[in-house]
Amino acid sequence: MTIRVAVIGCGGMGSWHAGNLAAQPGVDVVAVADVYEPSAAAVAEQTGASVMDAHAAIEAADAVLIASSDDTHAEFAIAAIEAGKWCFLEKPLGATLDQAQRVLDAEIASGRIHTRVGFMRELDPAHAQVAAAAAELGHLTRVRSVHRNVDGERREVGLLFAQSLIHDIHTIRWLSGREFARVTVHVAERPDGFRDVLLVGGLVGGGLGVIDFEDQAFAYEVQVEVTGELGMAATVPHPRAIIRSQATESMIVGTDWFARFQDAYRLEIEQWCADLAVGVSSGPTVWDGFAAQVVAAAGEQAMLAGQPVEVVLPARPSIYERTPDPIREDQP
Ligand code: ISE
Repeated sequence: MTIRVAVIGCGGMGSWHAGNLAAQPGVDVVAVADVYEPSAAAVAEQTGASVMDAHAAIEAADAVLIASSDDTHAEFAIAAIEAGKWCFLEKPLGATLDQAQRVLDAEIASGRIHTRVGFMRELDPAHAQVAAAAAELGHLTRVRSVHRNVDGERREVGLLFAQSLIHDIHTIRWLSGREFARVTVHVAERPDGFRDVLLVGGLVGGGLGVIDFEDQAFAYEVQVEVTGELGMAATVPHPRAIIRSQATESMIVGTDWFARFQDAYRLEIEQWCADLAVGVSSGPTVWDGFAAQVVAAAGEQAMLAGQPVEVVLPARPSIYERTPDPIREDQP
């Protein structure tokens, strides 16, 4: 059986996912949509899909990948969920917490998990090794994520939390198996307008989640480190060639997340398609997207208030209950 997939949003991320989708057996990219017609046309040519309006694309497919602008995520995700389609949704769930809540409500009302959220670091081989090692480290005391982001835009500061730190928040929740209880944030503006953000979270059940984030214009890098009572595990800089020239040894770091996480992006699409073939949805859920967005919003509030902010999260809805995996066993 061939699964018909629609791609909504054909910019950088959408076209990258479309390339990975087109390489999957048993998958046919049948429809693409983008408010900017030339982007949709380019992906249509690459995949053999037809260009359509987003809602017609949802209608035409069995499964929908949403990588459009953040303020349209909720509208398209809710339409896909309500139409009973499988969904792959890029983070964040919506441009606001209210929109994120509506996506969560729609999926709960549907009674089953339709949606995988694009927190691709879970599929990054180095992060996965850290996750496996974390299970052997005893009670975890600290998870630290370092995120050096290249961004030319000098985004409005709230967007740093909703678009960038949200990945680190998810990583900390995933690796620790704990929720954030409260957050403290420091932000420093650089002379060139870029910002450094330090977020320290107290986790429910103990331990710290630390995010060391910067926007700048020179190199993209993500690292993670988990410390437990029995030891620690950390990623090393992504393996690349060492170059020797003019009496100097150097290594290319790169400036974008596509190169750093290319394996993770490919693997998450492979996993999504394997899931579609057997009619399940695994990996990061809408609940994960929502919980991370609540922490991101608390982070923004903590920054504005200049003091710690409690993270108020409702109980995990029953459709998102799952058997605890080894690294989550010490969760209270
Ligand atoms: C971007 O949207 C991403 O998803 C990247 O993974 C992240 O590193 C970057 O900070 C975001 O802006």
